[in-house]
Amino acid sequence: MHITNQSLIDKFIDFVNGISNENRVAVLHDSDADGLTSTIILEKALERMNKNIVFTSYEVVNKRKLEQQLFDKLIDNKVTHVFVLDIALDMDKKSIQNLCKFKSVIIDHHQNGDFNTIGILVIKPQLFTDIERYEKYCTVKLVYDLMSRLIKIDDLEWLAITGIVGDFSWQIWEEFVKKCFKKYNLEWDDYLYNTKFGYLCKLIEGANSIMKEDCVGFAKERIYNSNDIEEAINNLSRFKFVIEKTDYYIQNFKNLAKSYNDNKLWILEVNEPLSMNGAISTGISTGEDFFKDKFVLIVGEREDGRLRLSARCQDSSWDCNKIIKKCLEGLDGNGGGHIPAAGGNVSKEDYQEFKKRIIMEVM
Ligand SMILES: [Mn+2]
Repeated sequence: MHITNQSLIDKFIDFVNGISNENRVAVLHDSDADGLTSTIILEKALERMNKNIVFTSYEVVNKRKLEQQLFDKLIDNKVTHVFVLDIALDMDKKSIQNLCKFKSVIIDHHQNGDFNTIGILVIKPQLFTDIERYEKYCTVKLVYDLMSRLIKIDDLEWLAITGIVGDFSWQIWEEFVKKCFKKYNLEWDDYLYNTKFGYLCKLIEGANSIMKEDCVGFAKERIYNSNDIEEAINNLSRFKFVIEKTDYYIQNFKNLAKSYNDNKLWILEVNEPLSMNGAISTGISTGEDFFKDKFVLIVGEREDGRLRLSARCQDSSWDCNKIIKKCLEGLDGNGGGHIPAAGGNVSKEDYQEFKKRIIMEVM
């Protein structure tokens, strides 16, 4: 991988250096492993540079928009600078307009949005490197690489690796990851999801699956106050039970899910008070080889009564992003993501129609 646009990096460096001690920084971020670890690294790095972080939130996760309510909170907190991590707010016109009212930077590895982002700094791998699979240059690695240019943060490597493992991006960062395994004297496994880093990712997913209280906030706080991977795992042990439950669905997937069209499509409808969609679909599509070229769809209920959709096809035989978008067209629902992984939601009323379309589409 080569840097093809150094000026974008320079702009980011100037952006951070331009934050004065009186300025007030906000971080809006995703709640998954990549989102949380990138936020913690950014916060720690900025604190080491004596910058003033006054507000962090993962409220943007559900709608992937910067809505009025959150905008008002930024104003109330007299925020001057906004960092958006691992959420492609450049896909939404109103969010761009809201971000333009502050000094804002989006650091993200999703596809480019369709709107003009003049006024905001957008850092995506495809905008400053020649990397082919830009989605593998996950947010935590972007933040780690960028902030490393400004301040010493190599003690936070373990957080970067956790995010990389969480986004299944370790193949292209093997050198970086292996160096860290050596440093911490950890046992190597080619399937890094089975290592301690993977375990921490599963605990973070566990925190995300509990809908009633702010478990993500709790998890973030606990990881922030951990000095290494072991400590972080111990600090998050209350989410272990979710991993056990998720494992049950993964291990019994073939019996619990329904298959269609010569096994090309697998749909699992989960009826639990926990939201385990992402964890199950990731476990299935990256575990057994059998499912690598299959379209796996997990359907679960959300807190607001709508249905949560998680689609996976790890070897990209099916374009999850396209299929989910296409099948939701005109229905009360929305979704999208990457080719191998996409998510979304649909109303209960429209679910049967959506399901019919998926069965017609994945054949
Ligand atoms: Mn990510």
